[in-house]
Formats: sequence, structure tokens, C-alpha cells
Amino acid sequence: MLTPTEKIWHNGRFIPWQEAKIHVLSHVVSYGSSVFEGIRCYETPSGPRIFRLREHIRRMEDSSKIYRMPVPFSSQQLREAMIELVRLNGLSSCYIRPIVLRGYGEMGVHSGRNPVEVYIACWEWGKYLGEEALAAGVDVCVSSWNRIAPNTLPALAKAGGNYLNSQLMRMEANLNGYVEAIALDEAGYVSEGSGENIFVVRDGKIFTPPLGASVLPGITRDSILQLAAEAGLPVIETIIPREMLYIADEVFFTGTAAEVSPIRSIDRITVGAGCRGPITERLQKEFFAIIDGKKPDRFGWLTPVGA
Ligand code: PPE
Repeated sequence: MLTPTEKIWHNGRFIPWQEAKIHVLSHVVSYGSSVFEGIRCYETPSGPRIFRLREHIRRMEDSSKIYRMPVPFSSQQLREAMIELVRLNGLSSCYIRPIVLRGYGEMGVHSGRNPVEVYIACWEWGKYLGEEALAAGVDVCVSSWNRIAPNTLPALAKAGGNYLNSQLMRMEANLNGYVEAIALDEAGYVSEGSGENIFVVRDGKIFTPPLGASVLPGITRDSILQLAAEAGLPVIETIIPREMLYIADEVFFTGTAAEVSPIRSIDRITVGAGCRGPITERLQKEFFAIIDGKKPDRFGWLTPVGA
């Protein structure tokens, strides 16, 4: 269960957690009209730091643009709101969830006259795929559900509605005893997890599906691409056939919530040696060294929250 914090930001004001309510007939409830972000704030020796805030705000603005749902606040206002929210709630590490939604007004699919509302909440959120996952790896399956198809729901938008597909994937996986599922895209190529991007390693080369494979343009994905490039590890963004998953040396998920999580089996087929592989470990260590403030923030990924 969620542990409430003191404040939630709503349209420019801080309101008590318990008062962040919407009407049941708000457009978003019937029609799924929301876009959102998930951002982590990490505790470092020099205080809390928000990870890639600029990129998350940009993606939320992109999502809003795709859905013709202009955010009634500037990037700078959103940025300041998030920094202030974390500070006010007194959390040293947390997960920040800004949501842009179509609110209460008219009923019906066409939503031009419903107000666009913005809420930002934050709370403490632990390890997404379990405590053990980051070291030992997780057991996953290929979903019987495909990922959202091109030109149906736009995958580059992080919209609430996309997560109906994610829910089908995740529920099925969990009921069948798996931690998470990997979806194939409409053409049958590897797409992504219900809430993670995916990377596959074979013979020292790293592969990840391109943005055209119905994946969310993950910010952790982008961070791993940068870390791999810096380390001189070759990364190929290309379509990946399902069976590549079974014969890979290493497979791992990336995501804000899941961070960098190794996968140790897929459909009960052991991946590589059945534990976190060396390339996964190397990238994971580099990633954690930056977010934990153990290595300098050489890519400019961290935003201080201040006193
Ligand atoms: N794909 C999907 C479908 C997805 O939801 C996420 C994030 C990613 C890829 C990775 O993107 P990024 O976080 O920018 O690296 N999923 C968020 C939602 C988790 C949730 O259960 O809610 C997250 O990781 O915060």
C-alpha cells in the first residue's frame, strides 16, 4: 500500500494528499485520457537528486502534444514544482508521478472543452521487481498479448491507456508464476516489458528494439545507450526475433521503476548462465554509481532538490 506524503501539487498549488481527488465523471476515468511520467529521486551523499528531470518533462510534453492536450504550465514551472514537492515532503529518495489528465466537464469522447489538469505526487517506492531482482535476475515469459500496434495507440506517448495492454501482460505473467512479461510487437518481434525496455546481449554485442517496435522511448534505455557508448560496447538498435531471447547470453530490463534488472529465464529457458551476466553487471554498476552519487555526474543527469 502507498504511504501518503504530506502534499500533492495540483495546477500550481500544493494541496493535502487526501484532497487530491477527481470527479468520477472526469473524462480520464471513462476514456483513459491521461499522460504521465515516472521519475526517481535518489539519495546521494550531497542530498537528494532527481534523475533526468529535463528528459522526463520533455517526454510528458511530447505525450501531451500527441494527444492534443497542451500542458497549461511551462517546463520551468513543472521543473520547479517537482523540486519543491520533493523538498516539501521531506523525502530523500522517492518516485515522482506527474499526471496530465482531461478533467470534469462534458461527457463524450470528443474532449475539447474539458479542462486539462496537472497533478504531481511523490512517494517512497522500493524495488519494482523485488529486492532480489537486481542481483539474481528475474524469471519472465513472452506474453500471449502483443504490444500496442503502430497507428492504434501511439507508443511514443506515455499515456494511461497504454497501460491496459501492460496490465493484461502483467496479470497473465504473474498468474502463471512469472515476475514480468515481454511483449512482441504486431509483427512478432521483441518489443518491451509491461513497464520496461529490454536489451539482449550475444557475443559481446548489445541489441535493443528500435523505437518503431512499439516501445516507449525509455529514459533509462537512453542512459544505458550512453553508458554503453562510453564503455565502447557496441549497441545495435534493431528488430529482434523472439527466439533470440532464448539463445542470448544475457537479457536485461531497463526502466525508472525497474532500474537495470537482469533476466535469468524466459519461458523457463535459462538465459546464458542463469544469473546476471558480465555486461549487464558492468552497465548496472556504472548506472548505480551515478545515481548513488559515488561517481561524478558526468552526463549531467542529476538535479539537486536543495535544502
Ligand atoms: N516501457 C514501458 C511500457 C514503461 O512503462 C516504462 C516505464 C519503460 C518502458 C521504461 O521507461 P523509462 O522509465 O523512461 O526508462 N515504466 C514506468 C511505470 C512503472 C509503473 O508500474 O507505474 C516506470 O518505470 O516508472
